[in-house]
Amino acid sequence: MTVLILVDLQNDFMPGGVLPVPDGDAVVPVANSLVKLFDVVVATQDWHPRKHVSFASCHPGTIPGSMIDLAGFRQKLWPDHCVENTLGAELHADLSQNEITRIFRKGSDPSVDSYSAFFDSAHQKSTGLADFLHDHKTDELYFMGLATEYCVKFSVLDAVSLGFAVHVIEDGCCGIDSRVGDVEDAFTAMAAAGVNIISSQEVIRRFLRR
Ligand code: VGL
Ligand code: ZN
Repeated sequence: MTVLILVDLQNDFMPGGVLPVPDGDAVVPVANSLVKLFDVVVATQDWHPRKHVSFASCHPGTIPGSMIDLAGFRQKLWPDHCVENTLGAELHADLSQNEITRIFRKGSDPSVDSYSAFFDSAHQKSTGLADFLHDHKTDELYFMGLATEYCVKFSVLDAVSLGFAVHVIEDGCCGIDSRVGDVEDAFTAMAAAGVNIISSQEVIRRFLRR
């Protein structure tokens, strides 16, 4: 099966949201142009409780962007975002949701963050996505979404470690790029791990030829 994973296409990561990815909404039409081509489409949602360890508001004296030490892990702090059951956590209203087979949520544990769609940042708990992909006999896995250097990159690298053949749709991803070069570095790291970087146009060409 060919599987498309749409990473965190949520209002809070869109322009006007609380943790905006500049031009993040530009990838929504890209997602809509692809969803019908895949056997299975998975969407992920960053889904935090009201008080979450990644929120600067939960660590007095810090501001978003600060780094803290959490039981040996470096944790970047963010503004309160993607709080469960809020408008900010919902998928973008223009996203075609009829083709979405299943939604996986991550970051629900108040005490640990989860950039990856597969495992929490401590690599202790699985979201169930890997089992789902194995159950659906996934042979080709395509990723796109937000943000390139956080949730997309960590999900993609875990997918490679799990043994999947992984493609990343370059124009379907958008990053925060708070330090210029972060997005480029993320693509370099993914390519170095063996990921195929591909354009949405090329995906469409390939799938129409099949
Ligand atoms: C993300 C920062 C914090 C993401 C999630 O989806 O890339 N980034 N939580
Ligand atoms: Zn988050």
